[in-house]
Amino acid sequence: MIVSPRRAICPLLFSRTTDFTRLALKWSRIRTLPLLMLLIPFCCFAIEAQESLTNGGNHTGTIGINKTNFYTFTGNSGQSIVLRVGGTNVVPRIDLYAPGGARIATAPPLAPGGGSHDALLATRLTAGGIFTVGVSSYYGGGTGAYSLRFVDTPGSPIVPIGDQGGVLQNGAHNSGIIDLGDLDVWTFTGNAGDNIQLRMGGTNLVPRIDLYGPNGALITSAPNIDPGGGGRDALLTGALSANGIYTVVASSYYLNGSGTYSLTLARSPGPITVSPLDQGGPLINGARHDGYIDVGDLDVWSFTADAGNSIQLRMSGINLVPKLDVYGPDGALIGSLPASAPDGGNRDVALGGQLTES
Ligand SMILES: [Ca+2]
Ligand SMILES: [Ca+2]
Repeated sequence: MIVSPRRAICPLLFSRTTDFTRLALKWSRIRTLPLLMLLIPFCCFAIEAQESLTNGGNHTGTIGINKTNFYTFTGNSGQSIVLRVGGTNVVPRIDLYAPGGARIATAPPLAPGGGSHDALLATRLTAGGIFTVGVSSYYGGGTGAYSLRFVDTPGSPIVPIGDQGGVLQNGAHNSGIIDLGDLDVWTFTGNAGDNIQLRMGGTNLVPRIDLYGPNGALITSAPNIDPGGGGRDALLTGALSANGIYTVVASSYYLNGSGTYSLTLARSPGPITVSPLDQGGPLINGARHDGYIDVGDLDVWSFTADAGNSIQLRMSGINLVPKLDVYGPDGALIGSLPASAPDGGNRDVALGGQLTES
């Protein structure tokens, strides 16, 4: 709830925030001009109280008729921010204002239609200071409850009670729910030269992953092409170029989407966490390791070897096209199979060779 200090100071005089005319008439009748001159500037130029946005937080509110609810946050040049609003029965609009008051961006950029209840605004700040965010109805006269999500990276995002996010452990299986307009913020610590995979599977959601570097820049997003409404699996791979804390924002690829998801980080090199009922960990020479790949799953295994050792790895899938990626002790990708997009009926991949590192 946003409370106007004008109302707090003059509760009897202000039944609406625009009641300045009525106020002036009341005071002119009782002819207390000196006091009026003292109060009017204070009341008129007081700034509306604005709720501060919390990184990772969910800020709920209600849009009144032709009203805008304002929020503020302190940003630095180079930070990336993401704002997303889900409205229960309102078509939400987000306006972002720079510290000087100029409007930087508006979402949605085009008329979304009356059925849209999800607005997304993502940008990288080019100046520092106190920024203002306005949340309103895109269409005149619209009202309703909403939830505003805010991500500010780099930073220290909170995980709201009942929501999901936090630290991603290498190999661990994380599950969550994307509500309408939700952004779940996850982080992990990486080093230059590490190779990572991030994979997100949606049960009834088209998943989206955005990866931000320690300097706040958006590194990449997955999927990077329109996956279609049936897309349920997003994969992001690559080598890290800097040491620090990386931010992963999990959301719905399409506006107005919601549903459950799983998210897994594989990072090499690094210790492996195997979640209960999931698979991974040390491979034993000659042993058979059975596993299960859910939609969006990554199972992370490891083995210790010396330079000059020869290895063979073979993976078969019962009703799955298997994929095998092998990373060296320094995190470099040694090999991937299949090397090119396989036939959908492929059920067997094998990788062998002599190791050059210990
Ligand atoms: Ca969530
Ligand atoms: Ca698994």
